[in-house]
Amino acid sequence: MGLLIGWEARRLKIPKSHPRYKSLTTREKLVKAVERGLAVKEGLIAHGRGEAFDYLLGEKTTGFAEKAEKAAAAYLLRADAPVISVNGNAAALAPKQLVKLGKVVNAKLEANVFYGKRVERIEQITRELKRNGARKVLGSNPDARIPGLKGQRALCASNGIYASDLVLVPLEDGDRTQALAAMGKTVIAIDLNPLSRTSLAAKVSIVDELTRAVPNIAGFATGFKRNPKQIAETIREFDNDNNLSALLKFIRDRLAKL
Ligand code: PTJ
Repeated sequence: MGLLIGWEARRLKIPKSHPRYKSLTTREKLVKAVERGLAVKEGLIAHGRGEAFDYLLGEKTTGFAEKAEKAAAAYLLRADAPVISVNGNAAALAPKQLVKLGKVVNAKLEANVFYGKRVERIEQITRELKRNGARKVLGSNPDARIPGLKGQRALCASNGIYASDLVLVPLEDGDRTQALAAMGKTVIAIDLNPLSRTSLAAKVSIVDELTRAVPNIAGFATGFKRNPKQIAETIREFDNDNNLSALLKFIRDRLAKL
C-alpha cells in the first residue's frame, strides 16, 4: 500500500497553475536524475539548501547577480582556455543551457563528480550533455590531478581543467574551488549560498539559481561579441567583494522589510 501511494504520488501531474510549479517540477527533475544515476541523493540535499537561499533572494535574479553574470561573460570571453565543470546536479538541471553557453564562449565541457562511482557517473553526465548537443565532453579519461585534493575530486583532464586558465563551477564544493583558485585559475562560481566557501573563494561569485544564471551569462556574452570593447571595461569595473557584501545587505534589508 505504502509503495502504491509513493508510486501514484510520483505520477501526479503538477498543474501549471500551481504557485510553486517551477520549484516542484525542478525537484521532480532531480529525483528522476537520481533514479537514473545522473545525480546523487546528496544532490537533493544540496538542492534544498539552494532553494532556502533562493527564498531569501525572492527567487529571482538580483541586480548583484546580474552584475556578476555580466562579469562572468566578460572573463569567459577573455580567457584563453576556459572550461565549464559539470557535476550531476548541473547536468540534471541545465544540460542544454550549459552546452549552449560552452558554444557561445568557446569553452570546453568537463564532467566531474564528488560522490559515487566515478566511471559510471561521468558516463551518465557525458551522455546527458551529448543528448543536449555537446560534441565533446572531457572527464572520462582523467590523466591529471588538481594539487592539494584527495580522492576522485582531484581527477581531471590534462587538456581540460588542468590546462585551463578559467573554470566555471556551478554548485561546487569549497575544497575544490579553493584548490582551483590556488592553481592560479580564474574561478567563476554559481552558488545560491553567498556564504559558502565556494562563493568566498571565487573570483566571480554568481549568487543566483543555476537555470537562471547560465542563460543570462550566455546572453551577456552574445552582447559582448557585438561590442568587444566592453569586455575589458566590465572586468575593470567589477569588484567581487563589494558585490557580495552589497548582496548580503540586500538580503538583510529585504528580511527587515518583510
Ligand atoms: O554530482 P556530484 O557528485 O559532483 O555532487 C554534486 C553536489 C552538488 C551534491 C556536490 O557538489 C555538493 O555536495 O555540493 P555542496 O557542497 O552541497 O554545494 C552545493 C551548493 O550549491 C550549495 O551551496 C547550494 O546552496 C548551491 N545550490 C544548490 N542548488 C543550486 C545551488 N546554486 C545554484 N542553483 C541551484 N539550483
